[in-house]
Amino acid sequence: MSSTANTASHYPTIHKDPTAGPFNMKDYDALYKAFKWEQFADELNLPRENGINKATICIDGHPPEVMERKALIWHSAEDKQEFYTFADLKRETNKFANVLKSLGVQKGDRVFVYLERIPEIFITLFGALKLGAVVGPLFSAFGPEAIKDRLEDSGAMVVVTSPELKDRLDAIRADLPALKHVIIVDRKHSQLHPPQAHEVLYSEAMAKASEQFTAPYTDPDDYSIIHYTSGTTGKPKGAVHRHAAVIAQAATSKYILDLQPETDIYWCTADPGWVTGTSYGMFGPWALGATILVYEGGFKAEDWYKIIQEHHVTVWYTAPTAIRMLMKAGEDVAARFDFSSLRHLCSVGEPLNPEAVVWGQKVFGHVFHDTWWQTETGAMHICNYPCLDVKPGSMGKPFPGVEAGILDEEWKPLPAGEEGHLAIRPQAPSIFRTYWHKEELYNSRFKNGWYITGDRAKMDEDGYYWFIGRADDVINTAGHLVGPFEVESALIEHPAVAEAGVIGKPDPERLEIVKAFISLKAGYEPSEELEKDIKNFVRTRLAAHAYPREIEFLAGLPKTRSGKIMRRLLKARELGLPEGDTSTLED
Ligand code: 6R9
Repeated sequence: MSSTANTASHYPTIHKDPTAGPFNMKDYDALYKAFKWEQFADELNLPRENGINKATICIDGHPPEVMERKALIWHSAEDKQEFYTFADLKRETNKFANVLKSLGVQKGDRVFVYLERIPEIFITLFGALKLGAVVGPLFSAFGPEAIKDRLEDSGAMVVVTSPELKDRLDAIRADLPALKHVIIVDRKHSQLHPPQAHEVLYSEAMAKASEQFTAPYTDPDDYSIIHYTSGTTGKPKGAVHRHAAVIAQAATSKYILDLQPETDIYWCTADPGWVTGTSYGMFGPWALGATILVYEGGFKAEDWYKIIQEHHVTVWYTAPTAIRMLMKAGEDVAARFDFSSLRHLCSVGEPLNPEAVVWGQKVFGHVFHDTWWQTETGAMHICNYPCLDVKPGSMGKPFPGVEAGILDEEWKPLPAGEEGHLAIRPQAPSIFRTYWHKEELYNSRFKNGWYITGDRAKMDEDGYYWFIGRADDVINTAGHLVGPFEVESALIEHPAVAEAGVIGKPDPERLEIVKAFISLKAGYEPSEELEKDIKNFVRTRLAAHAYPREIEFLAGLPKTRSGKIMRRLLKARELGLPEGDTSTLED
């Protein structure tokens, strides 16, 4: 690799071998023009004789030698390890599909998984997919309010959970008439109260279940997974993906993550509760037959480094906040570990600072390759490939088969160099099919045949894309999207809170933090204690990652004449920016 000046980010372009990895970038233009998604499905040799079922493709359908390969290496928070081959997973997911069948679950019913990062997440999600159920992962940091929104909206029939998380579900179960069964994964054989009528013990049900199961025919368009994602207004909405999405997830795992299934140990640090944790923590890599490492523990620089060293991780997919935290921990910590196994590093979820790209090269011997995509796109769309010159700070170029554009306010393409709305032609098999029961909202995301991503960006003369920011009020905190409305709704349920306005405040480590402006009800006075209490209230009811880390008490909040809280104004004031048009501001 050598370097030349890169005008766009002041960081020199890092030159790569154009023939490295499975793409030959010398042929990028030709490849881009000729690309067809169906070609990939053929090339990847995915088993498609019984339609396309993600469970069959990812687990059951591998050739015999791959079936004996480790599919999952699980490293627990207590430093214990478990291994599952594809054959093991086939057997376990068959059993779980039979468990669901015996409970009356049918194709299209929603089965949600609300578990810590343990192997049963994989077994139950894939077991449900095999049966044709529509699955939904729930992040284990969610509180009762967040899980209620999702289970209620999707009309979930089954939830798989643990004894530790069950209390949060019990708190809201009365509000969920569609929820018929709760399956409790009693991994630690924790002492449970005698199970209630609707509760099923996983260990008992699995012990009785047959190991034989044949997936019914699955149409490529059948729904597979729902991921709830936050928007500017309203509660989170369920982006629905189809089984055929696995084609795009597998193709990008091969061409962007550069997975070489025979030899790689691949670590995706995203939690399975989020789209990265499923598209690239399960579907793409397993469709290729690659070995996935899952670490149950949380973030700590030493622990993460130890995981890489101990498991000889070769390909690592992580996030900018984590990289910034590793940078903060210092190079002396990194210097104590052996990273020679690492071969390819990628990042997603937030803008990746050029410093972080280059730091990767210094500490691990490899740059971090930024990738851009969304819950809605289901798979990577704009990326840095192993063979593409890296312009630090750029998201890279559209994957062949992806047409991207920068659009003006009338949704017409802008020339290179101009900033506008980042838009995608909805072509990849992974693009979402709807928002669950919100067809109108789904349709509103498309203009002139483009899917409008909600991000602002620009493209340079060489076709590289540069992220500018969100076009809406959605907050990105440490790679997790948080809708201000969700937090505001949780806040006003606190007895002291009269009104709340929530914004993302720039933060050097987490990109943004959630900041709340609050006016109090009569009889309440601002105090440190009250502030703590409000924070804790949101943290336990909504989610540990979405509570306001900063609270400012105001006598009243700026509102439009129609009574809407002006978040834009709160943000401008917070950042000391011009307040813009305030003509709609109430007197
Ligand atoms: C996969 C995932 C999507 C939003 C997206 C954008 C931000 C993701 C990014 C990035 C800058 C990148 N985002 N990747 N911003 N550079 N490489 O994260 O999905 O949770 O739906 O978030 O995250 O704002 O629109 P999701």
